[in-house]
Amino acid sequence: METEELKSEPLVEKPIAEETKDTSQAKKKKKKRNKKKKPAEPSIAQPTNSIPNPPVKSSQMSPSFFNKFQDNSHLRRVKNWNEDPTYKQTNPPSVPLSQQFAQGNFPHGEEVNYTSRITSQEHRERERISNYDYDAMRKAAECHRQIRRWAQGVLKPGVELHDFVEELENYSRTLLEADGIEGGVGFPTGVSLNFCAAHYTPNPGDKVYLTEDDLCKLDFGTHIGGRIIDCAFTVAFNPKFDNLIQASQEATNTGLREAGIDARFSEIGAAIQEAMESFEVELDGKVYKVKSIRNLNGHLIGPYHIHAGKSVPITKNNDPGRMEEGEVYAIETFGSTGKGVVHDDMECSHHMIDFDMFQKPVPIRDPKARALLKHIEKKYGTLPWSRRQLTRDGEIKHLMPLKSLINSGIVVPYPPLCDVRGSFVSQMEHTVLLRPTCKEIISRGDDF
Ligand SMILES: [Co+2]
Repeated sequence: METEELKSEPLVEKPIAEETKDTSQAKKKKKKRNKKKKPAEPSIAQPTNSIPNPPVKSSQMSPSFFNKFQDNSHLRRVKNWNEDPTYKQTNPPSVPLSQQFAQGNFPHGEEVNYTSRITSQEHRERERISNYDYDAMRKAAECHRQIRRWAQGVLKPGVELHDFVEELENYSRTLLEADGIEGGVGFPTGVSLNFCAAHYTPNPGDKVYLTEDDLCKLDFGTHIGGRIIDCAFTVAFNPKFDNLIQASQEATNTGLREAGIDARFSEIGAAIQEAMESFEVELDGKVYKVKSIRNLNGHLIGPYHIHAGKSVPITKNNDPGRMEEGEVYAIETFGSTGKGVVHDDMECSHHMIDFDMFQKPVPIRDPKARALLKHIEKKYGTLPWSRRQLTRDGEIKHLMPLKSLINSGIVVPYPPLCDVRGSFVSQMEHTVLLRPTCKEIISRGDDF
């Protein structure tokens, strides 16, 4: 089709510009001649701006794409990516999702039938009405998968975390072709280390290097029009952490299994805790029973609202609530060798405008604080953001005005959440959609 041809053009512009100058026959010959010189896999797109690019047929595309089997065995308990001939992303990521899926047919997540519901015509009808939102989430989820696939390839001991998260967030903006409230980064990229469970991202000027014996939770978000994908996994190189990582993986998968329309939070929490605490881990000669952190939980996600009220507990509880049709949940669990309780610790990076105060008239006297608030409202709305993102926006001297916005109550700080020092915390998280006809674990990938 005409539109398809047009749209797929920029997609391949850079990767194979050189080859497309030849006719297909000449190309074959040239390929043979140059076989020895050429690298086996031109996986990285080289900028070749000066060369004009004639239209390219889709059959010629594949060599540049990062579609081969990806071995993740340098990471503990992260599975490999299978070979996928239809995959149209480069390494590092550079192709916007809209060019990979010109028809808007983004891949679905893992679809699981409900055990206690027979799907009716009425359910299918209701589903069609919501398809617009589902597709936005599927696009953000595919973006998440492609970016974490890249991340898994580059994460090794010695990686500097500030630059790593900056690069990662840039890929969200590139792949979703937006930066701010329309789409892109859903929330600051968490790289919480060891005893820190969540909400750590480097502040401007921080220089932190990943080491061989770190346990890092890579928790990052993507969004389209406020439809947020919240998905995380644990990065480790030392096999001593295997059981601790497996504990939160099985606990989260238990939570995903228990989730459903009318599922009770009390039952989900109890099942998660049981799965988590069936594990123990031996670290440097000492055996720890893995604890499910009792004051952390999964959460309902609403439009531009990462924690939209309802919580999904990860320990035994008396919550009388239930999940409902159409809701979107982040199911996340945290396993710890510490006390199994987190508290605020270390310098704060994550912030968010109080959802109920957004665009309400709040008297702010300091003109610098007023200007900063205006910027935050426009760029992030009620999405979370970090001090690093403000610096990137050119708001270099934001510290004092930010303090006054916090004091006025309109901006809420979310400091890192940590268990006791010396302990280790693992995490896994997926976003699940309770569609009328089935539940869709929308962020599921080959990796976890
Ligand atoms: Co979350």
